[in-house]
Amino acid sequence: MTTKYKDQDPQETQEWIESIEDALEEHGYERTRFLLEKLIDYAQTKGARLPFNTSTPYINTILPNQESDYPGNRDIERKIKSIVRWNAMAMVTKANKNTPGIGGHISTYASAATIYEVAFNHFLKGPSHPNGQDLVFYQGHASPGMYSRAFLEGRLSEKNLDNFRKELSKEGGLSSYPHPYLMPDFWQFATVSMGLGPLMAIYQARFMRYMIDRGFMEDTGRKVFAFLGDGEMDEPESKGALTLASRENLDNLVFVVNCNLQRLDGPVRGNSKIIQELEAAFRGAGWNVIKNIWGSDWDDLFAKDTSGALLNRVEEVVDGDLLKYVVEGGAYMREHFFGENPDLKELVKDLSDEELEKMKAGGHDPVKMYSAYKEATAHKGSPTVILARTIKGYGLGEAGEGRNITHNQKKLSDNEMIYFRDRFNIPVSDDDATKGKFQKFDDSSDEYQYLMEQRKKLGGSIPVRVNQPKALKVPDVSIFKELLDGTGEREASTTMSFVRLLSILTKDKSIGKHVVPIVPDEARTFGMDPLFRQLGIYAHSGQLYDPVDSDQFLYYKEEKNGQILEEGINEAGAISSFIAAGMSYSNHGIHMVPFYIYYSMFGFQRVWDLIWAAGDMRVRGFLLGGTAGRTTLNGEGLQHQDGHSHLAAAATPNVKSYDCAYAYEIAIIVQRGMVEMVEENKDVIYYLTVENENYIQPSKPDGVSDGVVRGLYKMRSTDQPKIRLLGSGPLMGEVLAAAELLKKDWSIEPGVWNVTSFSELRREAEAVERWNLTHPDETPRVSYVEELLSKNTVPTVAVSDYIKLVSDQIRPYVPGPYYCLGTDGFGRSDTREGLRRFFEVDRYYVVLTAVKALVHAGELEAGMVDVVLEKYGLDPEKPNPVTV
Ligand SMILES: Cc1ncc(C[n+]2csc(CCOP(=O)(O)OP(=O)(O)O)c2C)c(N)n1
Ligand SMILES: [Mg+2]
Repeated sequence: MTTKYKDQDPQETQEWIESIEDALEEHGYERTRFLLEKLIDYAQTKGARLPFNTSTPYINTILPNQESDYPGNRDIERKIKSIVRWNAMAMVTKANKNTPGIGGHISTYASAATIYEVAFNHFLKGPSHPNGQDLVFYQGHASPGMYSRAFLEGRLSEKNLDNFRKELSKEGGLSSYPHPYLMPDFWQFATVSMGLGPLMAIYQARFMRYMIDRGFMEDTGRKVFAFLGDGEMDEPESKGALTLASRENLDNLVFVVNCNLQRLDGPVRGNSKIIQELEAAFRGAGWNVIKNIWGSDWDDLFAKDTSGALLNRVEEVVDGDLLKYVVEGGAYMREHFFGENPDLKELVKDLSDEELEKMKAGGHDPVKMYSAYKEATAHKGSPTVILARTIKGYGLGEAGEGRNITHNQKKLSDNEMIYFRDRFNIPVSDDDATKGKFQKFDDSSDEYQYLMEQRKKLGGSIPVRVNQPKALKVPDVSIFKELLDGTGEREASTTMSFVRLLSILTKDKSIGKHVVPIVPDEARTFGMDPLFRQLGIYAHSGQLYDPVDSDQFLYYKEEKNGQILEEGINEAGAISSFIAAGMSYSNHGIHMVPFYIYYSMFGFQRVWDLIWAAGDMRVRGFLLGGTAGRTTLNGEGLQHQDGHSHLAAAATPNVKSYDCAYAYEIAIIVQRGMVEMVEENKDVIYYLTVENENYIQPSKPDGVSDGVVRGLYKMRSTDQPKIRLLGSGPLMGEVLAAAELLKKDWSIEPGVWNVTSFSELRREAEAVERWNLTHPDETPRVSYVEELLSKNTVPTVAVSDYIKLVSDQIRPYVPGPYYCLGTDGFGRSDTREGLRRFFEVDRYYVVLTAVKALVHAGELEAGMVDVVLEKYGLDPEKPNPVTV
């Protein structure tokens, strides 16, 4: 940025500049930088208040004389790149001609082709590289380019390309965007929910460090690359963790932002400059920033710009204008960009309009991109971002190059196909061009040989997802004996029980070290602070201070090989750590078992999109919604009391969710989950809610383990029950008390059941129902819930500390009338007792509902409901908790 102050003594200014020139010539950049910083420091100590300058001039960070030599064959690489471009465009065009509206993107990859090709040919390490593979986040909308390249490598067939966005095709379709769930051998990371990629990439890089610091792997220089959009950087998640990356000195992390200055609707920053804004944000956050704005054609102009007119002009021009020059062409650019200043006009007088138009942006210049990557990958001490300027829809011409409509351009007309063919010299006839015929190099061609050789040197083709974790043994459930035996006379909460489980598990010889406890500044809330000392809190730099509680046994212990990830007040970051740990079996070939415990209200509700992405990425691990239950967490009020996370969990296909009533349930479920994840290699996430209500934890009854895992088991039976009660989680206590009242006050003895998971029951029952639908001639199968409850078709009353829809999930499969009680409405602070009355889930409402159900069933007289209301002092006119 040039200074806004007026030059009062140009001669003196010139003398200073000459001194700097001398320093540069004689001592180089390092020394010059040192001198300048020294001068600034000195001036500041003498009271000069210098504004913090966040951005540097609007030129390339790497000057021509600092560039690296290009090691590749530019001619061959260009030919390969052109064919990758063609196939990517043709794939989307054909898909939309054959199936109008199927969608896809042409312009994103068109702008990013050089960025990717240079990286593929020279930097990104594949799985068989001796140093191990890099982790690469591809920009979601650039997926056609990745498929196109894989096609040239022979990894995908023409049929596959024909079936882009037709995943149900028997011939093998290709997913719209990077979805490991749908293409588990290909994609590693789900990136298309914008903003999650950059956030998750930071935590992947951090987790790599964690694995190295804890001795699981060597530091071999593996890196995390994230290819991102400039529009995407507007997502708060994109920038939210930048300071963590620099604080942790993550020089294993490289962001590459494709700055085509456009997003979906139009310019990212028409009135200013997105590259400068991003530079400021990243520099301010402590990143190494490499701007690559201008291609080599501009080098000459900058070299000739002795008056500084070009420097001034690039400073003042805004992105909206830069886009206009792309669309309007050379003559317009001469008049409007160079035309206003005689020095500038002079500068370009020998260039034709066509030559002006062809002057490249930095991101389209392989030499510039190579140098940027070279510096980025060699940089030490901080993460690097490459800000590469490109043109969206590059090469599309009138079909969308730089146009505001470009993002949604899904197909080219015949003429536009021919223009594109000519623009990139694709060796294809007019007829084949208009048909979008895919192009491939012969196996014997130089291009094919080169393409394969470059990848071979770098460790094989990518994108690729590897799934070969080293085997690991899960302990028998008996290691949790303490939880299975119950607490005797002592009261404890399920949250405390879980912490005990974690403490026991982390001591296990086989799996203990693989456990990754994660907390977002909430360990003390859950009583996990004793683990600080036992396991240590991970800190790459160790503990550089004497903690205030160092004289205590359970002090706040940070250490380089600490096991706990204490993420601070940062649920989005903590779940990103969960994701990184839960993908370790694939990314690092080592099973890690994350246990992420957080306030349940700040889980699904706040970061469900990340959990959804975790499901897509086949993450394995345990989510613990702590102090859950709308009435069980009583004092915290409306924004803390969770009564609905189980519904979100139920809607996430590979999440199994459980509401635990007793310690032994936690032990059984966690052990079963670990077996599924680690021994059976299943891609599942377990979600357990645990609560802070203290009560006696009973010992495990015989024969319940299977029921606990499947979602339902019997607590109490009677010979001929007239009514059945289903309790769940912390409200099991109310249900048991209601059973007592029914017996004592009304001589009704109910059957009592415990539901650990309504959603697991529902899923199994749905699967059975679905099978029966298409197998009418075979003996119908019976779902687990029907099998258990069908002995009596008496009315059933279910109650949980969640909204009624949670228990309602099994309605179609419960024999007989089914009544659900739940905590619909906003939470609020009060006593547990008060809240349970307010939400109508306490023992008295259970009794009331049971009596009402029996009246309906003709088992009791109609007047009984009034009698119950009166006996327990229940107000018939009590307002509805949903609307109060
Ligand atoms: C969270 C989220 N919001 C919105 C979208 C829809 N969307 C897809 S691409 C896009 C524009 C992308 O612009 P940019 O990041 O600059 O990428 P480019 O295609 O320009 O490289 C939008 C808004 C999305 N995918 N994710
Ligand atoms: Mg963009």
